[in-house]
Amino acid sequence: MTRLTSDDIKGVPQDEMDLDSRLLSMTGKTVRGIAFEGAGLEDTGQDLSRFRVAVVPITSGLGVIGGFAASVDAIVRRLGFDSHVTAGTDVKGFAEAVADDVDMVMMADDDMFIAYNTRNGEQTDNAYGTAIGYAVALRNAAGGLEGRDVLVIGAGFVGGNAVRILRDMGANVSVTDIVLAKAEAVAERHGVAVLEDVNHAFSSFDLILNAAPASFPGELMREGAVISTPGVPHYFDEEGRRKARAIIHDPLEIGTAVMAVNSIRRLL
Ligand code: 2YC
Repeated sequence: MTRLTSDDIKGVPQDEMDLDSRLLSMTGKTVRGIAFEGAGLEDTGQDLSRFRVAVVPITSGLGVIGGFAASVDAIVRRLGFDSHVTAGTDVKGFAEAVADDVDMVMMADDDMFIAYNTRNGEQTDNAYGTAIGYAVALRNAAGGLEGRDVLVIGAGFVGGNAVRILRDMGANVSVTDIVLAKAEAVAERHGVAVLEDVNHAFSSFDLILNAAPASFPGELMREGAVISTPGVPHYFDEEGRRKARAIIHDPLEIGTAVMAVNSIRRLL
């Protein structure tokens, strides 16, 4: 799984990329709108401030990422949740959250990032949240995906979830990965096509969900392509940015927002 750097997320707490206005222009939805749609809910302006969230910094493995807990906290506050970062880290922080009787705990180590609902024990992980958030964003930007050819690049945790989700949305999904065996395994599991040549695949589709830490030269991009691309690091050259109808990206927010809303959907 790709590990964020503090540089990747330095603009998140203050929303420096102004994600909502960019998403509105490309998809017609805000982060909150995509998160509710990803959670299978109608956004009727529900007040989320009655839900208390604790974000617990985790020091295991490669340790905390500067700004990660503050970014997650800011993201869920922007959705309307009553959120805070615990004073303690790890088990101490988790124990603090439980003693504080919060509704949801959000925490990430080097392998998983989860939202845990303390009321019903449900958990939503970031791979799922990111996959469905970026699939929903692609569907809105494309004006529907029924019967449409969609390419998923990357057969990892996010890509594998995205293949299943896009197939269930009625898309005609193909999957590719630089490790062919990974793409074949995902294609086999979800009954979709596998494409061996990643670059050729990229140049053959108008609708792409890029779940790989990969960038592609603009010369390979189809004119008017819609690229829904959670992958980090993120880069498209000037030609790619000009040819694309939309390039949907953020380093953390959409996946985190879906996790939080999905985690409390049964309490709404
Ligand atoms: O600051 C902390 O609590 C760290 N333990 C957080 C480590 C997150 C590692 N995962 C990632 O960087 C990415 C995120 C988008 C979530 C999943 N992978």
